[in-house]
Amino acid sequence: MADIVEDLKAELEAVAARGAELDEAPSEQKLREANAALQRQLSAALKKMRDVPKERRAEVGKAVNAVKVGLEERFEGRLEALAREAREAELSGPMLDVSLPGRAPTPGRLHPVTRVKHELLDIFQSLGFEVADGPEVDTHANCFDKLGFPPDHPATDMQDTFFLTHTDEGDPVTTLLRTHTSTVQIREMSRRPPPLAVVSPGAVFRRDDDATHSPMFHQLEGFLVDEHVSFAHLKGVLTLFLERVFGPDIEVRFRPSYFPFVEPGAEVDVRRPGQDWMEILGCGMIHPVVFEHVGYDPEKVSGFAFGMGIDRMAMVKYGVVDREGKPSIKLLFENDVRFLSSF
Ligand code: FA5
Repeated sequence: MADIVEDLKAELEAVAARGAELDEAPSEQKLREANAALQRQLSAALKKMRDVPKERRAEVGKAVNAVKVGLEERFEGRLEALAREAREAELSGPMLDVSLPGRAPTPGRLHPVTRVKHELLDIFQSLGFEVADGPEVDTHANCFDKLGFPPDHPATDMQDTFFLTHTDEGDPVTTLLRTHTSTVQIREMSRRPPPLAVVSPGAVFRRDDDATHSPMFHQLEGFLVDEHVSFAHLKGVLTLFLERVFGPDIEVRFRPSYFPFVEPGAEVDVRRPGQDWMEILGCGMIHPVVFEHVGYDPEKVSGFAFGMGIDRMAMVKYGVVDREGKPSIKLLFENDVRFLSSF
């Protein structure tokens, strides 16, 4: 029995002696590693406690405790010393590390849709068009009725949006988030007589949502009213404009189409070499009913109008496609800086 106690005491002494390793640990990590090894050795020794006769347990327990406390003190002492040494080294070193590279601020830039919008406006201004503004919330009358949409016409279903009703001096007025910028045709023509050539960019809203349709998107409306304006003028202006935006490689096709506020009407698609056709605008000769609604004489004046998707133009211009190479309008509105800073 005496042997077990003596063995255990010898083991405890060996652990205590190895405690000197703690004093020499060169870093906090090494200190913790050395401490863990000692703790393991100590617990292995403690397992033998069960073989110690009862009457000697107190004596051995005391010895164990002394070793434990000794190790703890050494560990804490070395930890503090290491922290002090690190702090002293920091304080006695250079005040400022001028060798660190600077952090350059990331400069902001214009959104690709805004850049394309500015480019489109520049081209139209160079052709003599002036720029007008229009509100995003407009009346049902300006968005549909005065443009010749019959009440509840199915065409309004394709342009479903948010409707708001309020009263103007007691009369109910239906207002809505405009579904297209053609509202500006009514506003500008009602304000002044022809001749006029106007473009107007802005946000529009629809119940649309897929790879090439966004519920909020941007259009650029344009219209020119004078005497003897013909479809040839419309085609000439738009073709010249599209070649300026996309370069001479762009293919342009006019397709007959229907809009209540033009007659005849067309849609225009463009295609870049190697890509699919993309519809970018609707256009046509302004319908006589629109002239009547704004107080112009349809016998005396004629004009053309067009409305183009600015976001679609940006998609074609910059080749905006998803990982599978398919056009994706959503990328323009997700605000992912990695995507936006690639322009
Ligand atoms: C119109 O909005 C007519 N106001 C255009 C017009 C003006 C015709 C003047 C005649 C005279 P449309 O719904 O086709 O037409 O939209 C015009 C263009 O906006 C489309 O060619 C397309 O480029 C773009 N567009 C339409 N819906 C979306 C959408 N949900 N997301 C992104 N772009 C769209």
